[in-house]
Amino acid sequence: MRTLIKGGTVLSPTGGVLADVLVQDEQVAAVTAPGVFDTADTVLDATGKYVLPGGIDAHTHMEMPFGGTFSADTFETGTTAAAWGGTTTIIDFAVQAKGTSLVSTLDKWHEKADGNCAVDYGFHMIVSDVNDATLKEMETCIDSGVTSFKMFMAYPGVFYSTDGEILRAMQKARETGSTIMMHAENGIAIDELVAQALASGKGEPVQHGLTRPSALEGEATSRAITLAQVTGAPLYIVHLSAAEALSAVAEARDSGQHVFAETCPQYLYLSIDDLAKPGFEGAKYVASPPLREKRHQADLWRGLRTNDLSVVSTDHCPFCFKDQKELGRGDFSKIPNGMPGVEHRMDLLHQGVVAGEISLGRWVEACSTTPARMFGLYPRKGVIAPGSDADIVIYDPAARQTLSAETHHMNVDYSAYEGFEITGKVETVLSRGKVVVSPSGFSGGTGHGRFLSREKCQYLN
Ligand code: DUC
Ligand code: ZN
Ligand code: ZN
Ligand code: ZN
Repeated sequence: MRTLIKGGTVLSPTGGVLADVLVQDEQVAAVTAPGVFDTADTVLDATGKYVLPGGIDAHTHMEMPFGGTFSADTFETGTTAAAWGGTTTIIDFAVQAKGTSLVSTLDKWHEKADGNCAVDYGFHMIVSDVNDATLKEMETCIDSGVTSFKMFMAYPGVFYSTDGEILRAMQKARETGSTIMMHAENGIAIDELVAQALASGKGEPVQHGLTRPSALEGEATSRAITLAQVTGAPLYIVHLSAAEALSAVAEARDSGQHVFAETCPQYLYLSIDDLAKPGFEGAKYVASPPLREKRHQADLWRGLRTNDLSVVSTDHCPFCFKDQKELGRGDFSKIPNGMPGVEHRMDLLHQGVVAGEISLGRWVEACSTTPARMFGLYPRKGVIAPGSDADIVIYDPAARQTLSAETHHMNVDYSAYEGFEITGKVETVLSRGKVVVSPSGFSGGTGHGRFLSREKCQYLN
């Protein structure tokens, strides 16, 4: 089966060239000057459109247990929504509960995902119980293609690890060449501020932001960097939201340390003003780290340009407003932490291109090529080149659309971006050569998506 994508501008981190792409079965067979081939079983006309490698969202949470409930997207609904938005790979998090093993956790997540995904997927492992057995099991995870481990400096009593535990896991990461991903917020200090706010009768959603000041993200980020320096482990800071944290990352990178960071669209486009919306509306925007004051946004865009922020992921972790966010009415600390976004990452970052904040090449790099290399998927993913999986998006840069819960495909009853006017739209999506989204709708299937066994980070010399 041969598919020819003709007449488009093929994008990579270095920009765009007019070229045709020939797909044979599941892989890219050739990228040629326009017109070299003119027949195939299927010919897709991409004239006036961008042809880019499918997006890789390296940070999602489908069916994730949190605060007595589960994130609302299943692997089926979440990966289908991802496909609609031009994301053809997700890397989700298996979550170790305290007292359980990493291997049984991984088995459990395979049970949730296998046979249910519309696009390809991999896993990171959340380590919340550091002990000799867990550290040994990190090796088994790596052998099974799970080469990155997330830890938390927040949520004492739940996911939290002490500095000593983090140090031990980092030593193991250093020994095995795996990556520690860090949720860097000082949870001990935050819990105190939360208790004080609640004790003085302040229970509304905006308190979520006010009790998690950006300085406590900066402090935790610096501490994680120091622990990584002492152990020699590579470090990836997840969902970086604060200028203080970005400065710490930039300084470490300038000194030559293997420190990387991602940010998320919500920190580029939304702010604490959303959390402060009247009534309980702000609950829609409760995620951790919290939405910040607008002043942080210019720094984050600069970080994306300078590569101190190398990846944009969504931290997609949706909870319905009606029946889930409601758990925290009157007590913001019980609002499940997370926002929907997996469907909108490519579109939202394209707005950064339209506004001149980032280049076209940088859009592709931060949303596809770098996550592929960061998490050991390159060149199978993240590039349109002979031999790569034919995960390809045809994107119409001139189309207009308005984001809304009425039209999105995520299994959640609100949009954090309701009414956002977007320039550009995904037209067609191929996942391993199969057209899964086209102007006539969704033609993929759950079960099409395969588990991706990943190599180690490809930036470590
Ligand atoms: N961190 C995440 O990365 N996702 C959901 C909640 C959290 O704190
Ligand atoms: Zn986190
Ligand atoms: Zn997350
Ligand atoms: Zn619901």
